[in-house]
Amino acid sequence: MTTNNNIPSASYGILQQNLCESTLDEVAEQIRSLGYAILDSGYTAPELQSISEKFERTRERYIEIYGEAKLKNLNEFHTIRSPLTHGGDAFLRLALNENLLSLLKKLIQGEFILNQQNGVINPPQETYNQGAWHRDLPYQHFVSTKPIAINALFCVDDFTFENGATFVLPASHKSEAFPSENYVKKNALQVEAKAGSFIVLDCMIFHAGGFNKTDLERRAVNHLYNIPYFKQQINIPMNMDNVKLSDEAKNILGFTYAEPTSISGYFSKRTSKEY
Ligand SMILES: O=C(O)CCC(=O)C(=O)O
Repeated sequence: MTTNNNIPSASYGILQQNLCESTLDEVAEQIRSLGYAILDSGYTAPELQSISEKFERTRERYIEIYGEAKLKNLNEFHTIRSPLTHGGDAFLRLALNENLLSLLKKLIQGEFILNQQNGVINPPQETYNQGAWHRDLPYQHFVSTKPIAINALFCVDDFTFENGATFVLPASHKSEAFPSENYVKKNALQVEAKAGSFIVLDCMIFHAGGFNKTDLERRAVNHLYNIPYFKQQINIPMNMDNVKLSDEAKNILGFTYAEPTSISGYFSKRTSKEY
């Protein structure tokens, strides 16, 4: 028996099969298996336009504060660190996007926190700091049976082959070492995605931004979420007001995970006898 694109639908000798009941389940299944998938954020066109404008305004202020020369000197000119702590609610809402959180709950067992949020600019006709193969837990060479961290790259602009859409090495989150040069050439795949999509990666998949051959910047906002055992890149609770945040938001942003500064502090955080 075949389907209309000739993929066999019959099978034999199979005792176990994954079950998918929703699109979200399918996205989660692909991330577990291949290490990457695309998720729609659900934003409307006016919301996307507003995010795009806020990205630009936040970037201008950021460059004013830290200075172009200094940022260039640090190879930081194409990144906006932690925009949710200084760029307004749009970035906070992005980090707490409902579709994304529902997916993360399927992928990471138990609690997770936001480790970092970064604006990423892939400049036209120029190399940039994310255009090199890496894992989002860099310098790590182990494999994990379940995701311990997930990367969600929000596409502010369309990601196309021409403007350097992200390259991935499918399933490389399942191997310890970075593959050989020819393997990379044969198996790297570029992920095109529409503005408003998240490219969601198992953080251990090797990936890199592509070269932007167009005349326009290609912008994104990257997020890394992890089990709450890794420290944040920049301490988010210390740079944000928690007054208007829901309990769930406080958990995800790390407000409830600051390490106690003393044994008494540890005891006062304990709410039950469970470990
Ligand atoms: O710009 C891209 O396509 C990749 C971004 C990236 O690799 C990162 O932020 O970790």
